[in-house]
Amino acid sequence: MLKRFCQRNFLILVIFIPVVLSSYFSQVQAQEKSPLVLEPLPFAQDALEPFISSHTLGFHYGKHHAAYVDKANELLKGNPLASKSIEEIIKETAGKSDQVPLFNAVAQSWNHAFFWKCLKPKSTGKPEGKIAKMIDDSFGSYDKFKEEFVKTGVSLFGSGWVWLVLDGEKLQIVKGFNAETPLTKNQKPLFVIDVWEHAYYLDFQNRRSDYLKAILENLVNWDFVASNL
Ligand code: MN3
Repeated sequence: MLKRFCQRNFLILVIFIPVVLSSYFSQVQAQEKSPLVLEPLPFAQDALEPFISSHTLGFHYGKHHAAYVDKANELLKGNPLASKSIEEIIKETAGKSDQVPLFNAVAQSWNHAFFWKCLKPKSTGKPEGKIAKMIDDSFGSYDKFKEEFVKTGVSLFGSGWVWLVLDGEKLQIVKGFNAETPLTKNQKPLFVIDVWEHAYYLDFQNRRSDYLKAILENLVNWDFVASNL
């Protein structure tokens, strides 16, 4: 009798304990889940060749972008901002002198994730539909837009980003130094090219204008750009 009682309870424990433990650990895991995730690239690492090499992308995505995401998650540990969205964290830390490292890490994480979506292998090269008309209206023609985009990128001294943004009803090409992002300026980002040297130096060395032209002529995901309108 006692033996059967013990056997039954032992069985209950054997089944019960792992269930309790696994639900406890999954809760702990959920609580400790990193606020930022390094999303996979939307194309294969060698898909942008010959314009952006697999070697460049391996470093740019796998080292630089990944490091910003890791840094942001490290700085968000135990930080009340961790429960907010990445866009909210960017807006709340922008321009605050005591939040510079966190702003840099979250804004760079967001900018890079956005940049990858702006690219695609074998682009048709030219926008179509509404965005094409807006570019013509704002810059005169698509070629003039390209010219101004390259000029803006080349004239950016140091590290940063060149953005196509919607500012009110108007399209504008704007520079962003270091980790700057239009999200903090009430401008809607439509398209961006990273002009930090790590983005092009292995493939183009100091020829930043050739890098910008190569992207504009061969790698722009215009469907994504149009979807941001
Ligand atoms: Mn970069």
